[in-house]
Amino acid sequence: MRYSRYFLPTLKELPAEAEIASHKLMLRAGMIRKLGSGIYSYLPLGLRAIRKVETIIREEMNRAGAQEVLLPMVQPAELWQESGRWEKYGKELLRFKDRHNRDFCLGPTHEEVITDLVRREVRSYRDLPLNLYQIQTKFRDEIRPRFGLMRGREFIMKDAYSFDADERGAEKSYWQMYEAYSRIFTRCGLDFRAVEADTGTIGGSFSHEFMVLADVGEDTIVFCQDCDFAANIEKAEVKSSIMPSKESPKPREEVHTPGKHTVEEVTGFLGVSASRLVKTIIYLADGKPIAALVRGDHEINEVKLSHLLGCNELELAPEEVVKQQTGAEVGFAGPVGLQIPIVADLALKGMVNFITGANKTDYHYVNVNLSDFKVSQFADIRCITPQDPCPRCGGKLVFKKGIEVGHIFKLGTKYSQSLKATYLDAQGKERYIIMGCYGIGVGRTVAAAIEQNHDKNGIVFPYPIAPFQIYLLPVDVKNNLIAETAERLYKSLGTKWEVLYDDRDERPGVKFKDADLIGIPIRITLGKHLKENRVELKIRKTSEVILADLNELNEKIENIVKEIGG
Ligand code: 9G3
Repeated sequence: MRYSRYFLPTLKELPAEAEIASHKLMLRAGMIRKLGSGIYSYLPLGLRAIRKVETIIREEMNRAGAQEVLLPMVQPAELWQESGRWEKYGKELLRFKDRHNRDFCLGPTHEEVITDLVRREVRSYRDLPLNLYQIQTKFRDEIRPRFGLMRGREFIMKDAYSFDADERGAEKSYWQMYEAYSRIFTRCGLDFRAVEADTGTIGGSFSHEFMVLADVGEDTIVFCQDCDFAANIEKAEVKSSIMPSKESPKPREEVHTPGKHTVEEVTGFLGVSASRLVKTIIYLADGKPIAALVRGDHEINEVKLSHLLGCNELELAPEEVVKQQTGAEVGFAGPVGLQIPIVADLALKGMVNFITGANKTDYHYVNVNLSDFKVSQFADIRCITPQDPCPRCGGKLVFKKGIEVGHIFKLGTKYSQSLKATYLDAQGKERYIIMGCYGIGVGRTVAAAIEQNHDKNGIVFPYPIAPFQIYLLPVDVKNNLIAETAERLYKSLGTKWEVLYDDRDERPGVKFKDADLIGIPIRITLGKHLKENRVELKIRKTSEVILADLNELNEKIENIVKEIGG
C-alpha cells in the first residue's frame, strides 16, 4: 500500500478523552475514530489488525470443528420473552420498535437466537455434537463506555455455541474450546492466563476467562506461585484456617466516636487494628434489606454474596434505608439489634471482643461477641487477599490485573429448557440439548495487544496481528537512486510480505516518527548506505538495526520474521 494514497490520518498530539495507552495510540495511529459514546469507526489500518485477529480466530475455531454462521443483529423480543430475559435486563439491552410497533432489541449476545435456530433443525442425537460460531457486531448500552475499543457499546464479538447430547460431550466441547482459545491468544502474541471465573447471571455451572495481563486491566486475577491455581478474584474461594481467639469475652461497652465513619477513622481513634473491627454493610437483595459482616481489614465480595443469596440484583442499600434499619447515620451500622437477616464471613467465627457500629450516630460498641446477635448464615463472602493461602495447595498467592478478552461457559440446559430445544436419543427418548457458549472480544483483543506491546514512541505490533509486516521508508523520494530502488523493492517485497510503502514527499523525521507510532514490525530504510547497495533494517520490537546487502535482503527478512514470532 502506498502511504501517499492511504487513508491513514495519524495525529501528533494526544487526544484529550483518551486515558489509557491503547486508546491514545489507536486514535493517534489513525486506527479508529469515535462516532459517538462507545461507538467507533475502524479506519483501514485498524481494520487490518481486526481482520488479522479474526483470521486467527476462524482458523482455530474451524480446526476445532466449529462451523461459521452469521446471525441477525436485530432480535425479536418474543425470543427473549420466551427465555425470560426480556424483563431481566435493564437499560443495557437496547430495545426499539419497528414500523409495525413490534418489539426488538439489538443483540448483546445470541443464546436465544442460536438456540431457536437449533431447536428447529436438530432432532436426533445423530445431529450432535454441533458447534456454531459467528463474528458479529454486538450492542450493549454500557452506562460508562470508556477506554476506546476496550469497553465500547457497539463491538465485534466472536461468539460460539456448542450443543451436545450429554454431559460427557459437553465437557469435551468445553475443553476443546479452552484449547482453541489458548492457541488463538498464543498466536496473537499475547501474554495471557486462563482463570476460573464466575458464571455471572447467564447461569451454567462453570466458566473460564482468558485474561491479558496489563496494569490497566479492570479485573483482578489471583495465581498460586506453587500450583496452577488461577482465578478471577470474584470467584477465588477463601480457605483460611480460623484461629479462634484466646481472649475471654468481656462485657460490651458503648464508646463515643464522634464523626468517625470509616474503618480507618474508627481504628485510628480507638488505637486498634482493623482486624479487631467488623464492618456491617447493608444491601438490598432483589429489593430486600440484608446485612453482610466482614472483618475490618477484608473486602466484601459481592459476586460471592449474590450467589449465596441467590438474588438477581444486589445493590448497596441507599442512605435512607441504612438510617431506617440502623436508626443511625451511615458509618455507625452494627449487627446488634438489627431486625434484618445477617450473613457473616467465615473469618468472624474466630473473633472475640470485636468493634462494630452501635446503630447510634457517633457511637460504636467495643467487646462485641457473636452471642450478642443472630447470624443467619456464616459463609465465604470476602475477597481473597495476598495473606491468604492458595485454596488449592496452601502456597503463596500472586495478584495481577487483567483484561478479559475471552470468556467460555458451560451453560447446561438453561436455554434448551426455556426454549425447549430437545433431541431424541438412541432409545427414542426426548432429552434437552446440553449447551456451552464461548466469546472473544475482537476489538478488545487488538486493544489489549497494544496495551501489552507499546513504548514511548508508539505501538509495537506483534507480527501475527500487525496491519502490515514491512514499512518501506525511502528517506528522500527526490533522490533518483532511492526512489527507483524503493519502487523496485515495493514490487518485489510485495510478492512475499504486506508492505506499507512510505512514498510521501516528507522529511525523514516525520516518516521515522510515523513508522514508530503505527508500530509495523520491520522497517526498511533506503538512505545513505544505498550507494554501497545496502539498506537498513530496524526491528520495531527490539529497536535492533541491521545493515543488509540488497541481494541478501529476503533472507535477512525471513530470519527476522522467524525471530520475532511471525
Ligand atoms: C444482555 C445484555 C448484556 C449481557 C448479556 C445479556 C453479558 C449476557 C453474558 C454473555 C455470555 C456469553 C455468548 C458469548 C460469550 C459470552 N452481557 N451476557 O448474556 F441482554 Cl444487555 O453474553 N454469551
